[in-house]
Amino acid sequence: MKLMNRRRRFLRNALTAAGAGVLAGCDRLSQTDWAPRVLESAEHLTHAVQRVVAPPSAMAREFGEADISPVFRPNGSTNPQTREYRALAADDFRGYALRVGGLVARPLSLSLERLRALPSRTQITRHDCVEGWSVIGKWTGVQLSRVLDLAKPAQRARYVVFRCFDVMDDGHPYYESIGMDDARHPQTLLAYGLNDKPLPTPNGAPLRLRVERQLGYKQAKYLSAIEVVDSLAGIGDGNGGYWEDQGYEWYAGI
Ligand SMILES: Nc1nc2c(c(=O)[nH]1)N[C@H]1C(S)=C(S)[C@@H](COP(=O)(O)O)O[C@H]1N2
Ligand SMILES: [Mo]
Repeated sequence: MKLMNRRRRFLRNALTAAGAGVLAGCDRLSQTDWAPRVLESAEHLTHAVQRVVAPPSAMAREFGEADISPVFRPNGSTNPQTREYRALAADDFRGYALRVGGLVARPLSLSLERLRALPSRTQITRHDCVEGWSVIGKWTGVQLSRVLDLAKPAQRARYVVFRCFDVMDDGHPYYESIGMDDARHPQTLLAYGLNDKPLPTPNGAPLRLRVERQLGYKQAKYLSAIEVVDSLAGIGDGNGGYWEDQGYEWYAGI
């Protein structure tokens, strides 16, 4: 998979260089309009290859208590400042509710109490950031598949989009998305606990995603809502996530 990533990066750099040359004098818009469409086909091919190597049902490795990192290093947003988030945090998230909507038969609004009352799963896994560091943590939460079962996605549902409370430096909110295979995977959690304690603020309180066979940036923190959709077009810049909109791969398999 490492090789694939390098090949893709090479391809992207080559395309960017080609774009700069061929489109010299054109505005940047036409460049960005052209490049993603070419890259998209390479991206889909890689996802397909990845699915053959590791089928959708493959489990991520789970570790033992002794492997847990002393500190789960926080990254990206660590203390959202939006008014809505500050107000919820100030009241210890008593007023928090995860909204579940989009292409579902039963839209939901789930308090933390309700989420904690659903059957839970605990798993000790390794988190790999694209920057090149890893930490091992123990997550407790509800399987996303259980929440989807309650909401009843439509037949044509293809993705689950995760909306977050934090706004990044460029003014865009953080968001993420995964496909239905990963959404239904047994290790995919809406996590409210880290290392036997409530999820700390730097790590995404009160609720975050764990999708264990993908890189760190897919693990959306500070969840405000999840949305079931049949297309990622029209959400953010249409690439399925905040970092994806900056050029990172949508399927960040490890
Ligand atoms: N909402 C939100 N989720 C996010 C981020 C962020 O900035 N905002 N950063 C991502 C990145 S790059 C990583 S590596 C992990 C970091 O999770 P941690 O802070 O618990 O280590 O969260 C991911 N999820
Ligand atoms: Mo990351």
